Amino acid sequence: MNSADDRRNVRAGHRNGGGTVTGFVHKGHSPHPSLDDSLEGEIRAFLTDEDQLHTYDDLTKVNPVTPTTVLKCLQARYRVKVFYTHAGCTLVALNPFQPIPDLYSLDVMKEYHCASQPQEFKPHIFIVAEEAYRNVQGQLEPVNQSLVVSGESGAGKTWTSRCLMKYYATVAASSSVLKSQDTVERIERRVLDSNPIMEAFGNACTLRNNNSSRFGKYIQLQLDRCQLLVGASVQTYLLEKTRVACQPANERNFHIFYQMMKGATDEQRKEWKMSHDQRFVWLPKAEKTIEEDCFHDTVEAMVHLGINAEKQRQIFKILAGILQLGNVNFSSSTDESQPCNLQEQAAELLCVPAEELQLCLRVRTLKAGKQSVLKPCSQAECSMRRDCLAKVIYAQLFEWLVTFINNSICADKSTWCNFIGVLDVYGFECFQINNLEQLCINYANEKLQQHFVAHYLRAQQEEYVSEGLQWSFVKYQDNQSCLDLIEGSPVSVFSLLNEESRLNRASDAKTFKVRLEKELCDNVNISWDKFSKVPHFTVAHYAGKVNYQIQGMVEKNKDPVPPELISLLQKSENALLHQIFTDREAENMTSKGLSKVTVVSKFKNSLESLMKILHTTTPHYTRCIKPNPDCKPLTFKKEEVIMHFFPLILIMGCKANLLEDQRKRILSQCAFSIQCCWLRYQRRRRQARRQSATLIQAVVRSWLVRRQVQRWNRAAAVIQNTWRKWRALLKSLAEAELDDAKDLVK
Ligand code: AD9
Ligand code: MG
Repeated sequence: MNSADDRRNVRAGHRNGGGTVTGFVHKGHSPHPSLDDSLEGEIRAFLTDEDQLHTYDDLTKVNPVTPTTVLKCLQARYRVKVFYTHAGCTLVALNPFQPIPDLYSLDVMKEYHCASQPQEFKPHIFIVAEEAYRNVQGQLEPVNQSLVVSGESGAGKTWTSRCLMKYYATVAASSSVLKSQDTVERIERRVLDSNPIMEAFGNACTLRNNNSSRFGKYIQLQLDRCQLLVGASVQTYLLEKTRVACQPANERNFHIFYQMMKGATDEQRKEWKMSHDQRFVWLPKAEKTIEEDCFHDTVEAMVHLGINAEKQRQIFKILAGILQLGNVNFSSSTDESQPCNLQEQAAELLCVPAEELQLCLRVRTLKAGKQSVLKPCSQAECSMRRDCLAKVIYAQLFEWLVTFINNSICADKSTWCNFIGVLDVYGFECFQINNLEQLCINYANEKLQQHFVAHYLRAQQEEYVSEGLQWSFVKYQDNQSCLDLIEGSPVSVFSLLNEESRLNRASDAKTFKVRLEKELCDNVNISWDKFSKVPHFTVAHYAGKVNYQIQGMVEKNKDPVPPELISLLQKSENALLHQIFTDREAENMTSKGLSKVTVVSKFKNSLESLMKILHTTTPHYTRCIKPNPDCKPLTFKKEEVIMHFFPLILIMGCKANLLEDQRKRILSQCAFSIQCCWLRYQRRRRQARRQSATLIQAVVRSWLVRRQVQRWNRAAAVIQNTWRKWRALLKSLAEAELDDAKDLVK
């Protein structure tokens, strides 16, 4: 291997030892790798052809695959408004941040659906959708499919998921149903209507995205034997319920509250105790005012899904009660026996006794054996109990809605035989202050990344096999060590967090920190800044390092709900509130069930079942990219793209390395073959020479033999002649003798 090759392999982080590519090392923390000198020439050659850059439909065909070349190519395509590009078996979707006319129209859907080879069309999300749809049929038996949409916040995951759902609701709709005007009954309509409801209750305006999903979602679209959409089921993950009571600076609460504020009729306002100019502490105003005008759409979707007027009334009253609860303040001087006006209003909306609400918020019940002791709460504790009440109500209401939606759209098991799953989960998060939510979100992303890498490399290798290319397995250093750090056993961040949560110590943050430092000190993926004022630990994720604040993490993991609050809600005269807190699951939320279900255990379990489903399906990956941080239409900022695209480029680089290795292999094989041919030629020549010599010898020999034979023949003839002569002589002699004898006798 020459020095240029050596340098190239060092850059890519792999060694080529004895022809086997090993140890592709991913150092995820330098998002701006410098280009290798040896590649510059090649890249320059590639980049000079600027006019043609946008024509590359597949980024792995860009040669060589480097951050610079890939970025240039994406930018060129974005400039000419081409937003989809293949990257091997993955589709890259750039967010245009403005509606693109006719990109997702019915005609375009039909075009991709009816094409005999949709892959030959321009890259589009419909290619992925159609491929999955065709795969479902399977050649031997049906194969379930999963469409995994990933990307950072605001990249377009939810938009893409909606496009996919619309596609299936169109192409998999039975024709008879399509002709029908009955929109209420149509299952396709109901499946699509689940989106506005879940987005109203689970999305919020954040700094990164005006319509940011604050929960993860996996929707399974159920298909019957004829491949028609007959139902769907939704699984949700980790709703960010803290947002109800605490919104980060310049961010907002869930959309539904703003929709109610803007869309309510006068009658509803009266019922919800919500005047036009009412101020709610938990509804911070932000400059952006999107998603507020959709109240009627949300209500309409609720009607389609079968949520009747009475249930809607109950839902909105609960939400109004939460808002009123947010306005309740506590001061140390307040007389406990006098419920304030705001508290009364909240109690009225939640249909619970005002005095009991007052007591629950201000007084803690301590159990000492069989006896109960009442202890007044401090001002901070009161606020915590109020926030806790709001969070638990909202989270349970969301769960109830998801269950209702599932009951409304899920088909009977006997009617469907396979499914296409669409996964839309929150992307990797790294804020200035990160806590348990970010740890869970980033853990989910690590899991998906591992699945993605394994799938990507497997797909490439299958491609090589199908093309008859020889290759060596790439041993990609995956993120298993990071996953072990977070969730592994016997000791990991999650296991220590759970132990601390169960022990329920007063100084849990301190002991948690000490245990992390002591028990995980050997792990290379975790580090600490010993001099930092705020105790935290740093995890080296595949997409970069993230600092997690230790303070409050154990408490968040316990997610305790005082049993008094649950008892209070169970007494509610709001039938829905009463129902959602008398279910068996509600038992788990109280302190009694604490030791069993912590936040991370619950999240880990739900993620594990998701991964199990993903492993049994054929995955299709779509990586959404946010081309600028300000969500500006048609603006491409290279720094932004590279940051979020880098992990993918690394994998693609891995493929490129594979190809490079492949090329070298072929070249060396060619060289070897030429050498072999030369040797064979020489051997043949020698053989030929030898053969010809033998031949000549043989010819000569045969000539000699012939000559000999001729000689022999001649000799034989002579002998024969001689013999004949001799016989004739003998005969004559004998005759002469006979005559002589006769004469004598005579
Ligand atoms: V988050 O992780 O939930 O915060 P997402 O889901 O990745 O995020 P989302 O789909 O909500 O992002 O997209 C953000 C915004 O980009 C949307 O509200 C649209 O205004 C815009 N968008 C995304 N994709 C497209 C598209 N293909 N065409 C036009 C788009 N606009
Ligand atoms: Mg989203």
